[in-house]
Amino acid sequence: NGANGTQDDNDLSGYDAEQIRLMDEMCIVLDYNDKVIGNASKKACHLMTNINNGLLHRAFSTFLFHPQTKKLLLQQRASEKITFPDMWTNTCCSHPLAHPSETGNGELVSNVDGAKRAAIRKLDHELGIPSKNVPFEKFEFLTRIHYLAPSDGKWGEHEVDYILFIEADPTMNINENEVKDVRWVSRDELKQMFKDVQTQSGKDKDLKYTPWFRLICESMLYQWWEALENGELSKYTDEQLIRRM
Ligand code: DMA
Ligand code: MN
Repeated sequence: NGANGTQDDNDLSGYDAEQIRLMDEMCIVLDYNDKVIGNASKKACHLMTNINNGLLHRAFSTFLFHPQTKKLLLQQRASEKITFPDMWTNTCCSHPLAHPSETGNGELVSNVDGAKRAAIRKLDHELGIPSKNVPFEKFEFLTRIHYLAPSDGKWGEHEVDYILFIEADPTMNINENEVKDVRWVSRDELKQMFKDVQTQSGKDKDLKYTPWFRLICESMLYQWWEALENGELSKYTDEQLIRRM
């Protein structure tokens, strides 16, 4: 942190010690076309001051569906999270790290493999899902989403987000520092959750959602989900273009 040590300490004062520690992870820094141009700490990547100067990093979003019911596993982020605390979101999100096994060689298929390895690592870390329940070969890559979203003024996201689907019926052991709650939902149940907020009525009227999950719900999620239910997901997998949102 060098000359900026004092400034850095101020940025993180008052937050959970474990979440502060995780801000030292090294994320992959990208140009507009998802080409790796370097790395930077998770903290640096999520400060709006840097994001407003164009800093962009790589992420993944996993959507885990039950193989029989086709319900989607949602998580509520823990209150300890520095960005987007207490919000409901897709199964598991995080960042492939600036390490050869997760960065890839620049070819899309190789970058996707890195994102899958990161997903296996974080499904275990956040939800206690053993890797044998979510084998590498069972992940499907759909597309990449480039978006920017502020969290609370100081913190935010600016990512190229690799969208991964997997069908699994996992055992779970929730890491309460990461996850407050989980819920399996059908398409109709998820639509109703959003409707409760919109109409300010019903049991879920006070729930909050992460901006990337909202974006994905409002764009492609239901089409993808229907295709998964109909055994036609391959219509949507391995998209080459980056969707800008
Ligand atoms: C970051 O997720 C990734 C996306 C797609 C927003 P996160 O804030 O949950 O990351 P982490 O779990 O590493 O804190
Ligand atoms: Mn991020």
